[in-house]
Amino acid sequence: MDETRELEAKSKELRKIIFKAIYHAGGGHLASSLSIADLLVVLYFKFLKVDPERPGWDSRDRFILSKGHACAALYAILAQKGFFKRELLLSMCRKGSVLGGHPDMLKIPGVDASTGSLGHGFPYGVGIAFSGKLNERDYKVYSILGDGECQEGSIWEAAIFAAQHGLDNMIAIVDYNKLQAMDFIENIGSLDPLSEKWSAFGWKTTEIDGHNMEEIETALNKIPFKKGSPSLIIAHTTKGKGISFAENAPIWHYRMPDERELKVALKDLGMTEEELIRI
Ligand SMILES: Cc1ncc(C[n+]2csc(CCOP(=O)(O)OP(=O)(O)O)c2C)c(N)n1
Repeated sequence: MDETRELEAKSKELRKIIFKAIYHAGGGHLASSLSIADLLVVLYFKFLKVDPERPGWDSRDRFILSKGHACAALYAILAQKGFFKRELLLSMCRKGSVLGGHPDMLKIPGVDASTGSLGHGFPYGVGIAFSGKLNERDYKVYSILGDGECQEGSIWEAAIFAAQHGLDNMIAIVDYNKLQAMDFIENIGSLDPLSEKWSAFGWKTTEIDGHNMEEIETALNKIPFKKGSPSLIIAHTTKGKGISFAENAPIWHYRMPDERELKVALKDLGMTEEELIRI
């Protein structure tokens, strides 16, 4: 199998794991998580300098899921990478579990920031990148932001700061699925032209198909896009990617499949009912 096919196979598996975790939790942001699955696979299996045996390793690259509500995807990739046992995913959102509805950096190995309040993870990441520069460290900080999240003012304050301080160790990826919680972005607070906005704030930008492994990899290989500047990738994605009825549908921001939908979802994901109850 060539490398791209291998990554695609990992994505297919990751989508199954995400679905299982949310199914067993009885709730979660399924569509938001499926949107970033391909980005996470390329990041974690090709780029992030991390060590599951040493989650707190000081020289690791940092990854911050600024759109923290999509944590099922983060938990799933951390389990897939070996930061903790897959069985733990079955406890997501259950009483006493470390895996809550939003990620907790104090409890979960591999989580670099407690996020969920939109507009906070990315600025926190910029702070870590700044610290890296001040202390002459060579780690990078990667952060995935939601497009709806980009309506938060704190995102733009941090964007100004990162450019001002030449943080070329900071990489932001906007999951541009064109949807936010209740509706399409363009009906609430349009971001276009998004690339020009970030460029005007001093970032070097590129746009890719966020479900195309080769495009994701090519973009990440060029980081930093310019020495002395922070880099931004606008990843055009589909919210709910992989489950036909959940794709690009506002109602699927926070919803669980009913019995009929469950059958379709399993078929779309290529999973049997027996597989669903095992992890
Ligand atoms: C500060 C803040 N306000 C509101 C929310 C509730 N909320 C959770 S997800 C979400 C929509 C986010 O949209 P987007 O960033 O586009 O994420 P996606 O559509 O990809 O899930 C909102 C408003 C929140 N988590 N934090």
